[in-house]
Amino acid sequence: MGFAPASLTPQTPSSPVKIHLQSLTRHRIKLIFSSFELESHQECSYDRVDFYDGGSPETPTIGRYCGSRIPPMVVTTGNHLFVSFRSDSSVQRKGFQAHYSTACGGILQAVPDTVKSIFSHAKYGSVSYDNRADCDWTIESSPEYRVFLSFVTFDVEEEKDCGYDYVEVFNGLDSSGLSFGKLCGKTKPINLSSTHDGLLVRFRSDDTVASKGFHIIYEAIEEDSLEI
Ligand SMILES: [Ca+2]
Repeated sequence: MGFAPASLTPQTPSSPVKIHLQSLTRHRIKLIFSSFELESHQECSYDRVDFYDGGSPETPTIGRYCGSRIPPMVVTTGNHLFVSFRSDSSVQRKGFQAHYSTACGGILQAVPDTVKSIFSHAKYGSVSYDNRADCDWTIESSPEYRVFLSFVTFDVEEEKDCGYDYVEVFNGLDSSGLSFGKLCGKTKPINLSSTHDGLLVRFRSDDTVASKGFHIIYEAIEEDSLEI
C-alpha cells in the first residue's frame, strides 16, 4: 500500500546518485530535511541536490539546493519524486539526511479502460485516517471524456450535517464547481460523474474521532456513454 518512511543518506561520491520514489497509493510525497551540508556556491555549480516533480529529470524541477542552510519541505503534486544528488571531486561535506512520507491529495489523470484508486490515507485498512486531514485530489480527464467515480468502501465520522469529517466532490477541477454535497457516515454514496473535464475530491477531518476512511475508484468514460 505504499512505502514506509525511510531516510536518504547519500555519501559524496563523484558520480550522481539518482533516486526515484513512488507512492503506490497515489498520495503525494513529502520530504523533510533533518540535516544538510553540501559545498556552498551561489549557483550550486559544484555539489548539489535537485528535486523533480515526476519520475525522471525531464519532469518539472521543484528545487536545487546546496550549502548549509536546511532546504524547505519538498512536496510533489503527484505520486513520483525524482532526486538527483551530484558532487564534484573536491571539497567534501557531510551530505544530507531527509525523511520522506506521504501527503494526501494530488493531481491525478483519469484514463479510459483503466480503473485507478484513491485511498483516504496511505495506511488505509490498518489504521484510521488522521485528524486534521486536509486533502484535495483533482482528477482530470482528456477532452471528450468525463471522470466516473465510485466508492468501494466508505466510513467517515458521522454527523447529521457532516460537520466534523466529510468528503465533498465538486463537478470541475476546483471548488468553484458545483458541489455534489458533503458526504459522511457509513452508507456508501452513489456513483458520480463529471459533466466535463474533471472532478475535485476534497476530504477534511476535524480534531477528534477518526473512522476507517474510504476507497474510491475512478476512470475516464466517453462523454455520451453514461447518463446520471
Ligand atoms: Ca473527526
